[in-house]
Amino acid sequence: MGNPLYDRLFGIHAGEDTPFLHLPDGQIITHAVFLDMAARIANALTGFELEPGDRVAVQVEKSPEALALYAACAQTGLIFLPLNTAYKAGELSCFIENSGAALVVCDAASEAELTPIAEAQNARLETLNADGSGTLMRRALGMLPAFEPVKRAEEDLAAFLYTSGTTGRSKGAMLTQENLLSNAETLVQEWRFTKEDVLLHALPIFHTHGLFVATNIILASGGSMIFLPKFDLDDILRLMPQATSMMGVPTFYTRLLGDEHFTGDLARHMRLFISGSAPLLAETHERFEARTGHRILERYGMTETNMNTSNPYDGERRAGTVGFPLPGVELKVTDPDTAETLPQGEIGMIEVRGPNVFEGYWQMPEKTAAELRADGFFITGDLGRVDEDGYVHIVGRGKDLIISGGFNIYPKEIELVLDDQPGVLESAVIGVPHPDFGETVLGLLVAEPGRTHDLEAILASVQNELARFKHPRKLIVLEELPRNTMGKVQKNALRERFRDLFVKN
Ligand code: MCA
Ligand code: AMP
Repeated sequence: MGNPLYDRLFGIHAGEDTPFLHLPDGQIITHAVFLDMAARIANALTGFELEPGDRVAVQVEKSPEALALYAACAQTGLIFLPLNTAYKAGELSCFIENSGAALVVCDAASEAELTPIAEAQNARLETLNADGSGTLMRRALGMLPAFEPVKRAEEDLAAFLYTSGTTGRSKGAMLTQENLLSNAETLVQEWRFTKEDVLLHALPIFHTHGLFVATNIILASGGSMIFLPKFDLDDILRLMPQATSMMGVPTFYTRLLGDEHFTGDLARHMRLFISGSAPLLAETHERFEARTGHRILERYGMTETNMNTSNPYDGERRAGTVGFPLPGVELKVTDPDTAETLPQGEIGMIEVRGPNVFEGYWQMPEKTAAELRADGFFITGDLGRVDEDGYVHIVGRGKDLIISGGFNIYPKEIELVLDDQPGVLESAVIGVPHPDFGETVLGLLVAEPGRTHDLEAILASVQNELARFKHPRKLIVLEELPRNTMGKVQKNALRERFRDLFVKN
């Protein structure tokens, strides 16, 4: 028994002097240099007296060193817990506390704020900055560039990713080595990634898309990545000629189409454009094809399951669908009330089962039991149907979720903050169409009798507590919220009423 995750993604490149990361300034980090960096970090982590299975909570900017920390966690059997760089201290404290993290790694700029949170957990705190400086690398650079990977099995946990829930309470999705490996290796085959590929990588590396899909595929295939700190249109246009493929959320594609410098000539040599994390409008798919001749390959996944379905590489990539279940993934559409499988073509709850499906939510057996059936099927919360040709269509969500620019936002979390504001009787937060982010957050408020709202002050409070991408882009005061006969707020009616607020239909 070795360490499958390390061996099959990283160890296979030992001693290879081939490019792994192309940085925007032209610097190249080879596989060998990257693995040396990871081994030094692994030695540093071992020196912190961490045990395999301990959680390492990481909120750092995207950098080669941040990626090497992921590799070092695989090598030492530590559970990697990446966190969105936009999260505020209050949000972070939930994840650090719930996971019982033994080590917190953050940017030096957040050190003061995070120190008391780490101390409350008896967690050690190290810093890692965007330029690779900080206490972690200072220590790592004094270590040997060799480390014997700790023995692990495929069923051992490799990563936690936190997702908020419809109740506003965050849940740590536990992912095993097998979850990550099986999905990455399947996708290499399905999407034909090889050593020749150069992936334009502008996604963050704290989510499934940028880390477990994009990065793991490149590691498993032996290709390389143009590793950009974030999505910047000028960088993308400048560097696309050196790439063979790109992965992005729909906002990447609408922003490209919105720029006249993005021409067919610039994209013609590319092998593949992939989209996911949020619905790609059929209109975007069609405009992209008209401009470049490429049909974007759309796929569907979740934090809890990695990738479930994909449009075909060779067959027809059908706009408005997410393609077929991946090899090894079973998908069925069920009646949300009875859990009975529905006939093909009918709309219901999408459920999936396979080696990609997570173990459950960390220390939340009731939540796990509510979403993960005893027979292994995961209830996705997405409503869909399978058409007569077998293509899966996602037609809506059974869960109260907004996806803005590929980031998930659970309205309940924002409603809890709004409801706490002086003069607010109640609130409802909904997602409405937005030209750049696909959907954006709209907050609707009802005042306590005889009170008026100070909307500026309310927004300022939200801004203090929640990450920027969760902030309502607008607050509107209503006399009352529409309710059904059971007293439940009718969000569909609100979504319908405000659907043209940011876009003209
Ligand atoms: C940034 N801002 C946002 C978002 N991102 N607001 C709403 N929604 C967002 N997604 C805010 C910033 O705080 C800032 O506010 C302003 O918008 C500009 O910030 P900037 O840093 O310049 O970001 P941006 O260029 O606007 O970013 C948009 C983006 C980025 C490039 C689309 O959000 C992004 O990279 N999204 C990818 C998310 C992702 O990787 N999702 C995968 C999840 P102000 O203007 O006030 O300063 S994994 C997943 O979903 C599953 C598993 C799957 O299937 O993949
Ligand atoms: P997350 O929990 O951040 O991983 O987000 C997963 C959710 O994103 C899914 O449950 C879907 O609702 C949505 N999603 C991901 N990919 C797609 C897609 N291609 N089309 C529509 N929705 C998607």
